[in-house]
Amino acid sequence: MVLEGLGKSLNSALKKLFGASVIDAELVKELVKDIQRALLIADVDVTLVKAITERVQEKALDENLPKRISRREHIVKVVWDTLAFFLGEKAIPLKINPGKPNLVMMIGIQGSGKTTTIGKLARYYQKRGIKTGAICADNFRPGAYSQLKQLAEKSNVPFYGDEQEKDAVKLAKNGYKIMKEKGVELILLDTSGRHREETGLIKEMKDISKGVKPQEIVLVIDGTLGQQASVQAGAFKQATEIGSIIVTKLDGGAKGGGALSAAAATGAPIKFIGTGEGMDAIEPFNPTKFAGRLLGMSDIQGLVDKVREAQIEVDEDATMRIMKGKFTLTDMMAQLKQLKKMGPIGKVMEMMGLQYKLPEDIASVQEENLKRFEVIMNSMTKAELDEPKVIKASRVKRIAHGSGTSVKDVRELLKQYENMKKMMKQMGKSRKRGGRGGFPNIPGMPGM
Ligand SMILES: Nc1nc2c(ncn2[C@@H]2O[C@H](COP(=O)(O)OP(=O)(O)O)[C@@H](O)[C@H]2O)c(=O)[nH]1
Ligand SMILES: [Mg+2]
Repeated sequence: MVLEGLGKSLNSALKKLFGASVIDAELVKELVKDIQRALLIADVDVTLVKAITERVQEKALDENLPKRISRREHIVKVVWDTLAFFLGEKAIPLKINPGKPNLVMMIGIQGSGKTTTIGKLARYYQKRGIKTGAICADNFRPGAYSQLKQLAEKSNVPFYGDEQEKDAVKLAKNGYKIMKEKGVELILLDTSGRHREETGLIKEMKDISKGVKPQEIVLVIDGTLGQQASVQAGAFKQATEIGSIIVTKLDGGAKGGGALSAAAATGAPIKFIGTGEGMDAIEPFNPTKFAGRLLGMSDIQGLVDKVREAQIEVDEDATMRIMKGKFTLTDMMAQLKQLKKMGPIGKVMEMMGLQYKLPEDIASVQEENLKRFEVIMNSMTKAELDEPKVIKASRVKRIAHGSGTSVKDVRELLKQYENMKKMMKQMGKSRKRGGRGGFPNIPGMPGM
């Protein structure tokens, strides 16, 4: 996964939040510290880290919670929104007018990934039904011509280049003309970026840009630069109208968080990210989704909706009792019913970014089993319901007879109970250990 290190540490920060029994200022402070640490390790600029964490701190304990949103949901949402906000918030696609020649010019210093990115974009758009072509206006780097030519051929898109021509502006103009004649809709223009320092590069870029008037200028930035990306992006932005940014190599170094946030800070939207050397390793950048992925959650709204849909109500008494270690058959029935209401529980866990696996036999309790369990329980005495241990073999037989079920059915119910009780005990323990690794607190699930 992209930015795996950052994702892991943010996710574990949130897991603490899910596992804790009380959410107070102390816990939020700890969460904010964890987030701070994670961002700094990802090379996010200190001032930015401060701004992010202040925002989380400020909003996490906000008294005015929207109705029926739990504090946990609220905090996760605040963290999520804040990260997304600093990544640019909105997903802005590349503007392409179909049927017209749209010229997109790639700029950026040598080695940032321009040529590779053009190869990727050509394939990406070609696959989506947009006629794409590539022009090599890099007359400096010896291998540049054949590098792009090969990439274009691999993806079966038209290519223009001329190894003999040394004038980059001419190359761009000629290429544009030819692509237009071929009816290419997305023309990707590769430039040399030969200069390590920006001044010379910017001059060439301005000349080409004046010569062919690209629809969009895309700055390609090496994601392994971390917050250093800010210097580069700033210089380009000042010199010319960059329309958007592509950050590459996010599969690599641990500094991607810094590069992304620095790029976003320029105000130019990040439109794609490069995630590998392969030609398919490119993704459109969506700040909100990306932030969610970093937190290990694909869909917070999905989770909130799910819980709400189930209209689960908290039974405070039961919660207290179960937390004290008292767990009756009646409690189990209530739990199973709630689990059923929530739908496939595994899905919910997944949405919360938790790899928790519910024991197979509990997760798979079917509607009919629930009904049978209820019938069996109707044949039990209150003492038996409260403390199933007292049920001896002779009673099992009689309960089965009285409820019109079999001994096997009654035993299955009792086994289910034992399993669930064991699970409750484990959760209680992990809660006492500081709440790590326990069950997430799903509203309305006593003791969970
Ligand atoms: N791991 C990784 N490598 C990349 C990515 N994009 C480009 N590269 C590599 O970076 C190097 C420079 O890329 P190139 O496209 O030639 O850069 P240019 O000088 O800006 O045209 C090449 O070895 C590419 O394979 C990426 O997203 N991930
Ligand atoms: Mg190149």
